[in-house]
Amino acid sequence: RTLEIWLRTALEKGELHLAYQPVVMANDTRVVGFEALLRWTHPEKGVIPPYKFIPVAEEARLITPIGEWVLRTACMEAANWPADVRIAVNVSPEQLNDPNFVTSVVSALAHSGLSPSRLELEVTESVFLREGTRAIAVLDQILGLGIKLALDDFGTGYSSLGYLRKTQFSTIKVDRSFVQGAAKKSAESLAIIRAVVAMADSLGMTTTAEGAETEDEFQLIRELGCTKVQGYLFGRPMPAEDARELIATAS
Ligand code: G
Ligand code: G
Ligand code: MN
Ligand code: NA
Repeated sequence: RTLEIWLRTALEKGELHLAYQPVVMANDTRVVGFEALLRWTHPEKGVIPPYKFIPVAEEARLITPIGEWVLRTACMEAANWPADVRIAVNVSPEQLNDPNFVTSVVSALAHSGLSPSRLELEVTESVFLREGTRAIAVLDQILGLGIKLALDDFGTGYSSLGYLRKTQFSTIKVDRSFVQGAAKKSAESLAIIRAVVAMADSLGMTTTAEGAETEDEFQLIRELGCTKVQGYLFGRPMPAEDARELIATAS
């Protein structure tokens, strides 16, 4: 409850900011994008981690105004980057239920001047759970704008694969539990990553392996044929200025 009360004013007090984590190509480690990750620094409590406050924001319906701010801020920042660097933004199921969602996305693009093809929205399988048909319709409108979709945390939810026929995802993000499991020689994790990569290939989607922390994990991901990699090995979520510097030095 107290968290909710603080969160209500966090936006206007400027306590929220975005961190940007690089996404690189698995074949040559070129930086091809960043994922925007929300951060909250409370003046007295210090840093409050997303796993604590995002569920609160979702329940209190604060995720809609916060999500709009995230989209606008991320698009404005990405508009400064070279045209071949994309921005990925996480979207909660609650946001897809907001009747103004598509309008707010259009407005974030218009205001920033960012090309729609440079924006990727990340949703989890859970958006298809409740009111699945409505989520599909909203995601169709998003695709119609030329925006890309990524399926986040793949393999950790309630994997029904039916929606993969109905919604055109560009990318499947393989949850880091599989990446780290595979690196620890878990035969199951290895088999699952192989299967996901094969499925993505045949459906015309790319894969992003999450949570690569070591060179061994990265080599394994490469061998397994994942398209892109995200993880501490290539960069932690960082301030906007550091992301710009990384782009400048990497190109
Ligand atoms: O750094 P990490 O702890 O940032 O993020 C934890 C979780 O919080 C991630 O799984 C991510 O999906 C979620 N998250 C981070 N930023 C946002 C955001 O802007 N919007 C939503 N809805 N979720 C976010
Ligand atoms: O939206 P999603 O759940 O995919 O958010 C990515 C989460 O994973 C964020 O919390 C981010 O900080 C975290 N993350 C990114 N790279 C790594 C990594 O290499 N190791 C670990 N442990 N976490 C990571
Ligand atoms: Mn994500
Ligand atoms: Na994820």
